[in-house]
Amino acid sequence: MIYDSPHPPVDLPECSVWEKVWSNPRGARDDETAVIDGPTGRKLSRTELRSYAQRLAHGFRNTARLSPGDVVCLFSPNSLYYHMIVLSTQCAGLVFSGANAAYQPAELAHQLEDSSAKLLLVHPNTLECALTATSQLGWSTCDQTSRIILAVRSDEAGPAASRFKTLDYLISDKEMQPHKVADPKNTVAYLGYSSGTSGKAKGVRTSVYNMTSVLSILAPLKTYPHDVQLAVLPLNHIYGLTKLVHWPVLFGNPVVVMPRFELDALCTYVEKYKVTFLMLVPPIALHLARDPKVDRYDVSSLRMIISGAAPLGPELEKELADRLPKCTVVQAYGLTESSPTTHVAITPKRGSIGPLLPNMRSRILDPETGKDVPQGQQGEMLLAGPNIMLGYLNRPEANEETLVKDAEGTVWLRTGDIARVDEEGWFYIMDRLKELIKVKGFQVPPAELEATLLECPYVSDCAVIGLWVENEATEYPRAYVVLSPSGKKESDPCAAIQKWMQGKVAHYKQLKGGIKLVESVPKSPSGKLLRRILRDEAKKEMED
Ligand code: 4UW
Repeated sequence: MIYDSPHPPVDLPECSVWEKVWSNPRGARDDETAVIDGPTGRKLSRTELRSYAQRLAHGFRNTARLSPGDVVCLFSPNSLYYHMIVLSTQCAGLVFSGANAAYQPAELAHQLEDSSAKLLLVHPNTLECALTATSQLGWSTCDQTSRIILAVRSDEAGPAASRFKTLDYLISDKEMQPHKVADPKNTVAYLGYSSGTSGKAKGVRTSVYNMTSVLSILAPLKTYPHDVQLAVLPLNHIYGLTKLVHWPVLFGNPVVVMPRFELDALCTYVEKYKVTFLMLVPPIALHLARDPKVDRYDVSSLRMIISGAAPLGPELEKELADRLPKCTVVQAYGLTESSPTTHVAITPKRGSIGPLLPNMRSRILDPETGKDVPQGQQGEMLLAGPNIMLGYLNRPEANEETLVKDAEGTVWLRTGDIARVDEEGWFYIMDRLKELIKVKGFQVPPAELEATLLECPYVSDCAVIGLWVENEATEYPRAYVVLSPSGKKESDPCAAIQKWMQGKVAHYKQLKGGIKLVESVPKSPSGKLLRRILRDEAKKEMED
């Protein structure tokens, strides 16, 4: 059976992202604040943001000589300039690809190479990693100085300013007239990275139309002129990119930007800037629900909290709602592959991700038989709608597996999530069929960790699974390792492997779920890893 959204359909414009974002449906004034840097309090008004973005776009096209469709990679924590850089790529007809600021060189190198990025914008704090990554890719010193630009103004660049150009070099005197997009449905605007249902991180081709559509179908989630958002989530990830970069600019709501999560800083900004709206992931929700520190701050301005990117248990959701009785606490759901939001619980229903957003459809299929299951029973969730990605970049096999066309020509995205739908059409995520591990909302593909571990001299075989840690409201990766002969010689092989992993992958991919030494890892007769067996064992072990 096909589930339709209970919301009336909305009109979907065929325009550029730039036109949509600046369409200003609520009539915000030009001098209203668009972005606030939490730590320094520096601000950009809507006019400043728009004008700088157009001047940067002019520089991208005329100084950096980029052409429409070229990929610009931004490797930076959240900053005052994030919105400007993202929007300038859309003004210039370029493709934006944000890299996680915690990446280690090999992870960044993968994204740069896979996306064929022409230009790399880098925060001074992540410059060292970028230089290692680009030398691994064979960029000469000359390539580095011409293709790496510091993503800050010259007076903020520190010693690196003597070797590298900054945004000031690209910000032109002239504003670019926004690039016209002839075919929004088939023009790629963003390349996020996601492992999808299996394997390593793949480039997700998000079209102009995907982004303008998702901004339109979010209609049931109302914002008000007095709303203030807080960008604590990383803006490179599709959740932050849509909900904290594009959406607030569209509705004229200021966004306070913070470079990383820290509870005191979050509460300080909520109090100081009267933040009303928070997008969170479950581990941050846990801090807000339980940490006594929160009582030291006036967080009464909060009117809405949305949690997503990983499961939030109904008890924790209720605990947070009870602590903040004036604030509505709900969940939403999305994937990089659906640009991303598909479900929002506009009003609370504990444990539910809500009904489908307008213009979205879903099916729930039995993973064994591929047949639709009756309402109320669980199965793999498939989604169709205007925000489903064009496909993975250069991965025909993964596209064939993930995007399924039905007899009517509708393209369905296989989410790899197990869900059920209740009698009112509200959805619940029950489990994950795909191999993905979510650490505090960040993607950790087990296949990628296994490939890294197999390079370790102490490891001859391995399998990685996610271990749910209740008191932190997140999973952590755990490795099952068969030691190599040299691993067996180590007095503490687990510590030696953990040490070896440092610097190989981002901090959130480290094996915080531990390492278990085993004689062999379970495999099918064809040699495919059977991670589910280990997952079931680990689940039992945690329950005991
Ligand atoms: N409950 C359980 C959830 C949930 C969930 C996601 O890294 P990606 O590709 O993308 C995201 C996007 C999260 C998101 C987007 C838009 C939005 O409005 C919102 O609201 C809160 C959240 O995380 O990972 C996608 C995978 O993350 C899991 C699920 O397994 C999904 O396939 N996931 N949201 N509420 N699990």
